Amino acid sequence: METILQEILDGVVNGDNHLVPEKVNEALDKGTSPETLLNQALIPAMAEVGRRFEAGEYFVPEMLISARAMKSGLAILKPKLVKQNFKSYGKIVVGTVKGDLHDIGKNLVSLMLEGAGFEVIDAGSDVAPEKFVEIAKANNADIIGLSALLTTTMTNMKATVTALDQAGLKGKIKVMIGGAPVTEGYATQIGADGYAEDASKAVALAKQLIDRP
Ligand code: B1M
Repeated sequence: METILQEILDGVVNGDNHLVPEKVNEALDKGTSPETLLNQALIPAMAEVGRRFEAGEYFVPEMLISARAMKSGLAILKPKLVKQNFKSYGKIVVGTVKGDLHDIGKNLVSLMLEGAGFEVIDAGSDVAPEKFVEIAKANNADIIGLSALLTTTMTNMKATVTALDQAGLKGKIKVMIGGAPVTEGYATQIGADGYAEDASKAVALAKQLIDRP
């Protein structure tokens, strides 16, 4: 791997909030694409942080510090990934489900959707099922996008589909889901309209759900 990508990856893993933005800017100046920085440094770094957490080498504070460094890098890439595109494909409410504070994947998905021309309403993290429905209704949204990173919180995706059904909006407002523990099979099981594995697949799915190429 190119040295600078490795330096950024290590910077995120070590939670170095000064080095990461500095090296991301340097790499961009040298012509490295934002996509390369995202896919070959920032995202793999968080996977390594997860591995260390699982191995008992990292604890919550280290994960938080790494997340902060990842976000600093992502903030620099955001304007480059989101080419201001004012034609709106449709409106999508994106949030992390109740009980879940992980928001990096959700933010990345939102950013890619915006870049593709969707109007994204960020519901935040730890969002209750009824809150998703309320925000979607208030904004006349086409889709609700749910993110979950914990096996203990993914069940709140089902609760959100149920809340939408109880509000008489199931089918009218589509539901798409994603996040590390989530699968296509789970989407089918809970009656969601689709599952996307990553941020770029989320864009393709959102377009498909609102029936636009
Ligand atoms: Co936590 N955490 N965490 N964590 N954390 C995981 C998820 C874990 C897998 C780590 C591990 O054990 N290996 C594990 C979950 C185990 C499980 O349930 N299966 C875990 C745990 C256990 C916990 C706590 C319970 C720890 C504790 O307190 N003992 C706790 C829970 C807190 C809570 O939410 N209530 C906790 C806390 C935290 C921090 C707050 C410290 C921090 C989050 C900071 C933040 O987000 N602001 C954190 C972090 C950073 C992680 C890891 C290391 C990294 C997550 C991340 O940002 N990945 C994570 C390990 C891992 O994922 N390998 C871990 C990068 C991001 C770009 O990927 O979010 O997967 P991801 O998003 C992807 C796809 O999943 C997909 O597209 C994205 C881009 O490609 N996607 C969608 C996501 N949402 C989508 C929605 C879509 C479509 C696609 O449509 C709408």
